[in-house]
Amino acid sequence: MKIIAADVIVTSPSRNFVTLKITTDEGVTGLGDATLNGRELAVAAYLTEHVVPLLIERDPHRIEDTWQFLYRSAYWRRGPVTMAAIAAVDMALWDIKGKVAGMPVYQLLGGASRTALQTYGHASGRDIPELFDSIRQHLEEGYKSIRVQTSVPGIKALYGVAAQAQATGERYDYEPAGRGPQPAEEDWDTRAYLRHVPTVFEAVRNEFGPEIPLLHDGHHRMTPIQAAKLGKSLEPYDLFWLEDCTPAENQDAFRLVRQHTTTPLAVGEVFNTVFDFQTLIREQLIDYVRAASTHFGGISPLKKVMDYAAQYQIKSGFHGPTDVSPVGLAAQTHLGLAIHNFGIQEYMEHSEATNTVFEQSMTFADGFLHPGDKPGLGIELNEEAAASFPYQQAYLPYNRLADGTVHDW
Ligand code: KDG
Ligand code: MG
Repeated sequence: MKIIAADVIVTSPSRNFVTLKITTDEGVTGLGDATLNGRELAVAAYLTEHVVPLLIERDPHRIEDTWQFLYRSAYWRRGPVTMAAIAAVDMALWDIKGKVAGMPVYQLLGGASRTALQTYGHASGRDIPELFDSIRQHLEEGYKSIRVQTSVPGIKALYGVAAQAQATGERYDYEPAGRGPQPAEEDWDTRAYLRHVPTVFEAVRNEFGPEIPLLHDGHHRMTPIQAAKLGKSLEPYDLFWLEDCTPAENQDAFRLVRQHTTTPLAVGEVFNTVFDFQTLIREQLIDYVRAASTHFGGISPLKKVMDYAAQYQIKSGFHGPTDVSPVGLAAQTHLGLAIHNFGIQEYMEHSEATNTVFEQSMTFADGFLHPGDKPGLGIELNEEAAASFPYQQAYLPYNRLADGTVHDW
């Protein structure tokens, strides 16, 4: 079998997605997700200009060899653009292998280690009553674990709070930045945030009791010592995890955080390779691997990092916001079903428009996700529908402090 074509499809049903479709001489096709939120066209160009020509005539069954070839032959390694492009190829080849074998991808990865994947949903609110409504709604829909984000008095606009969506009756902010030629500017005040967050978790525990696993995303906004302080102040509320408490380009930062708190830590949604996790895993500085198959080079390297993490009792918590397309989500759902050290899967339902473009066998019921049993990844691209949602420029927002300094967001 040979690859005879590879097409890059950019579509924007509620938000932008970049999809690679590989076609073989036997008519089998495979899909891969190459979406890099806010920088979509860079990956589309990397694929079209540099990767697609290298795929033609290759044997689609040689997944590992193709991955190593694309990673090593470029000489210039790593980075989100390169790794999202390689990820799309890797996923599409697993999709093809599954279709040829007549098996869902999780069977090729060792078979199911569980019946379905426990998920967590995103509850948020501009104030406590709005947050409680959002938590109740998620519980009614079957979610068993809940991420909690709220506005903070003194901060005007805070990413991760679906304020825009709630104002218009939508579920989530599918395009957090709004669409346009410039990123939206938001504000940030760490001291106000550190004062407020424990009071929110106290209120949530008082209202909903001690059992629900609660999560929180710090979105890289704190210094290590501020992160340590937050982890410590949240200990009475027994979090499932505190995510991205500090930027992790410097992995040593997590040593400091870890020395001060027993709140479990999750990190890695912006990581691209196993090297970003090397110290964090070896020194057991984290509890959950947050990488997404899409930004980490695909299913193959994500399985390897999870095998490495297993030696240290570190589990998965793969990144699953709506900017990971249904193809990327399906890829990591197959992997999550197969690996022993699965932890939890982030799940924000995609919009109706997105689901029209990406027809899926994945199911979500009673808080659990399953990739379905169709051969391959279980996603079909409705190309006609995709064409009716042309790309629209969109940026993620960013933060400035009161004195105008750009801050991590
Ligand atoms: O594109 C950026 C989003 O994927 C990210 O901000 C979402 O932090 C996020 C999360 O935990 O889902
Ligand atoms: Mg996050």
